[in-house]
Order: sequence, then structure tokens, then C-alpha cells
Amino acid sequence: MKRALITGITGQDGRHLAQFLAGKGYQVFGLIHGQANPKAQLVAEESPALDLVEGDLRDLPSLIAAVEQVQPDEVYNLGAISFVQLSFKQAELTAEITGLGVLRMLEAVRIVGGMENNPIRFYQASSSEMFGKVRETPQNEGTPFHPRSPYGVAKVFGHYTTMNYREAYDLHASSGILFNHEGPRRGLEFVTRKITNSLARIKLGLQDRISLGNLDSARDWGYAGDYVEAMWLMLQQDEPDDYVVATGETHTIREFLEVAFRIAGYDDWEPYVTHDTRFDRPAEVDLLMGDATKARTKLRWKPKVSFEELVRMMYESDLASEQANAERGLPRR
Ligand code: F7E
Repeated sequence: MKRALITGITGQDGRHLAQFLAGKGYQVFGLIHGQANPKAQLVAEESPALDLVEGDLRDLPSLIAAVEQVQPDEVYNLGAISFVQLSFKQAELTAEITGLGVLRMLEAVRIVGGMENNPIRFYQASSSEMFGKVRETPQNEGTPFHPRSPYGVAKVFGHYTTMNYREAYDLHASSGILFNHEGPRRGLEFVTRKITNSLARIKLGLQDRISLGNLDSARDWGYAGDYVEAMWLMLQQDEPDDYVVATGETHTIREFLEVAFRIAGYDDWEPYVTHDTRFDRPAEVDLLMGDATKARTKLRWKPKVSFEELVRMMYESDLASEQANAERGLPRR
């Protein structure tokens, strides 16, 4: 039985990956930090066979202890402060966790090492935010980076550190440059889920409007459940490498609104959306569109869920859970 250690186990991707790997017969361990972490119960219910191990990306000894305890075949480093807007307000903490956390996890893997004939394989969650003010469209593995946020800068550090450990210590360390990936488990702070959840509440008469920032930026949105398969495929290759994971399609926030409101049965979204400058960012990433040719050809990976299916899946899930909350008489938010 293969053993996998996942950091960021309580996040959207950690939850998908834990279930995906359990389905492949892995014994899955999730790194969890903080006393009485409120999300621990949720992940334990979702993945009953999952083992939680204590550790913090800010604390190298705890990471070494976790890797020693688990003796993993594969480590997936998904833990990060991942909300770009927050990274402007907590830039130092973002550098500490999203950036230096990668270095610490790689050090733990290097120090513990694994069996001589079966060294630990490492996956780093790199991000399309590294492309930032894009130099070309679509973006591929060779496109230069130009990050636009403390989050993007920290991800570039993590990406190059992963490359460096691969080259300097011959680690099987790969990075997935994942473009935005969403789904019903996405946090409510991200724009897609904020829209589908608010829309469900509008439909149920629980809310009047959605306050949003910049509607003109465009993103290459895929389904998170599809993307965790690409992470796993990278670690099954003989050679470690970097791969763009994306759909190759891009849509503006306006287009997301159009599709979501149409699915919910509205002709026009504009009366329901107001602009709130609090959601504008000091520097914006205007357009992302990934070229995943390498992942398609080398990993034989391709996304399965289309843009429209993704929006529908998220809206329907939010409608069902908001309806259930309303029926249980939970207080209005
Ligand atoms: O913003 C605009 C906002 O926060 C998308 C993370 O997973 O993907 C994600 O980063 C766009 C931006 O995601 C609101 O200005 C407008 O242009 O959903 P988001 P993100 O910043 O693209 C990458 C790949 C990651 O790696 C990150 O970890 O939507 N926008 N109005 C808004 N965004 C938010 N959150 N809220 C608004 O009200």
C-alpha cells in the first residue's frame, strides 16, 4: 500500500486529493496545524480512512517529525495562504507559509529521504498567478513569470526552490502550474463560489445583491476534481518535471455572471450586481489562459468538466445547501 502525505488537507484541493488517492488504494495522511483546527472534523467525516498528523509549514522540526512518522512514498505540498487579496494585507505571513513553507517541506523530504531504492516523491502546488502580468497568451511552462501579488511572488519562490532541489539533490520533485480550479468545495471568498452562493441566496429570497470588484479580469477556470488527477500523474512519471494544468479556455467575471444567472433562470445579471471598491486589488492579473499541451501529451491528462458544467455544478450545490439551511431554520446571514 502506497503512503501519501498531503499538506493543506483542509483546503479544496487537499480534500479532493485525499479522496482520489484513497480511491487508488493509498493510505493517506494529512498534515494539520493548530490546536482544535475547526476543519479537522469535516475532513475526517469526508475521508474516514484519513490519518491526521500534526505539523506546521512554519516549523521545520514538526515537518521532519511528520515525514519521519508517515514514511510517505509521495508528499503533496498544497498548504498555503491561497487568497490573493489577503496576501496584500498579510504579505509577510504569505511569504512565510506560501513561500518558505515549500523550502521547509523540501528540507524535511531531503533530510528524511525515504528508502534508497524508493526515494520520496514531491509535488509542489505552483500557480498561474506566477504569470501575473502575462508576457504571452496562452501561457505555457516556458512563459516568463511576472507575479502581481505577494501570493504570486511567494509561489515563484516555491517554484524555483522546487526546481533547485530537483537539480541540486536529485529529488523527484515536480510542480504543477495549476490555473484556477473551482467547485462546490471552493471557499466563499473566491469569486466563483461567492457568485454561485450569493446567486442561490438571491433565488431563495435570502439576499438582494452581490458586491464585487473588477468584472473585467479573465480566468481559465477548470474543475478541482479533474486537477488533482494531474498532480498524481506527475508523481507517477519516471522523471520529475513542471506542467501547466489548464482548460485552455478563458472567461471574464462578467461571462461567469452571465452563465450563472442564465442557469438560475434570470435574463439579466446587472440589476443584482454592485461594485464595491473593497474587492479591487492593488495590482490585478488581467488575463490567464493556459496551454496544457505538455500535460495532455506526456501525462495523457485532460479536463473532463466544461465551463458551463462547472458553473451549473456549483450553483446547484449552493442552491441545495442554502435551501437545506433555510428549511432547518438557520439564521439569515
Ligand atoms: O479572483 C476578481 C479578482 O479570488 C479571481 C486562487 O486559487 O487562483 C486563485 O486566485 C478574479 C480576480 O482567484 C471579486 O480581482 C472581482 O481578478 O477567485 P479569485 P485568483 O485571484 O485568480 C489562482 C490560480 C491561485 O493560485 C490562487 O490561490 O476575480 N474579483 N470581484 C473578485 N475576486 C474575489 N475573490 N472577490 C470579489 O468580490
